[in-house]
Amino acid sequence: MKRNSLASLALVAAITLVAGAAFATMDLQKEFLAKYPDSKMKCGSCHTKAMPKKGDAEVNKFGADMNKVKKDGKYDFASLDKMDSDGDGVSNADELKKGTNPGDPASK
Ligand SMILES: [Ca+2]
Repeated sequence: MKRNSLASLALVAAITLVAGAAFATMDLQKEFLAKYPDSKMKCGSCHTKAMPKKGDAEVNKFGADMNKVKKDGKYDFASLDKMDSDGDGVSNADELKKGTNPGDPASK
């Protein structure tokens, strides 16, 4: 019985940790959608995989630029807006307003 309780506690702790990470990411996605309602922000906008798993969250150039402008847990969106992360000649702000992917040069 005691062993089952410990296993249950470990399972709850693991679920809480995973859910916490997912909610943090979703909060950032919501922040983006509030600032750019026409953007089509999703996991694949910043990550190389559409559904990245924890520990395998490789980012594209836009995701890398987001990490560069992050200071004290906050993102400097003004700096991010001016960048052209994927190098396609269209600024991140213009891509986010148009709903194209700022991390994919084939999307502009
Ligand atoms: Ca671009």
